[in-house]
Amino acid sequence: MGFQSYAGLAGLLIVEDDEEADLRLPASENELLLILQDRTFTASNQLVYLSDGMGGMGMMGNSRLPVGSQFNLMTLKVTESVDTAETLSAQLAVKRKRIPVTNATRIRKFELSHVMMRGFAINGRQFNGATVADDEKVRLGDTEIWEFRNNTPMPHSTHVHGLQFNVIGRDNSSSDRSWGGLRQGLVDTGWHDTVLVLPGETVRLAMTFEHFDGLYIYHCHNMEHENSLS
Ligand SMILES: [Cu+2]
Repeated sequence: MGFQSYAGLAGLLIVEDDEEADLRLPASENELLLILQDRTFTASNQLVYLSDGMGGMGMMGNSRLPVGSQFNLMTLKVTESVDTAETLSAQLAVKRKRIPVTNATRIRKFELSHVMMRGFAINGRQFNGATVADDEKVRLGDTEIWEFRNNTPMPHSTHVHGLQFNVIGRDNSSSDRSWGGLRQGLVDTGWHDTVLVLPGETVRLAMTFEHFDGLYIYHCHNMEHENSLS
């Protein structure tokens, strides 16, 4: 886990498959991948990696780029115009319906908390193999609202396996204003399988349990938190 994070600067793992190929998106030299990270390096250009995941979060007080700061990233110069008959795949234009919720939709609450010396927990529990608590059992076919409240000083990228969800609410009235810059970059519309929950925030997700009858995993996708916060 630590090596994977370190060697890849905790960045993206690039996966190409037939499904992506079918979309006929720009590929190879026409595809620009851009990863923005706030990382600290030593004088000899070595990544400062702290396995508790705090190294890149500006928590150590030595971050070069305070949360919310603005900077020039790059300049793109278009020097040539090219006629092309290529069109975007029609699949990209398909609008999926949003998951319908009502006042009667069940709300399931999850609190992200810190456990002294042992990392983080969801509803006071840490990952324990295939063990499922009674309040984690859902019925196939049901639509539910999952409410994640972040009671820790770190953002958690909260991920639910086996389905995609809609973000239907974000209450940040008790979240520190210093997270405002990051918040401005969040896109809550559309379909997600991961949602960033900022410190002090409560985020509501609508999801339907369909297509799969068995064990679902839900956890924080920050790699260093995965072993405990699942
Ligand atoms: Cu986390």
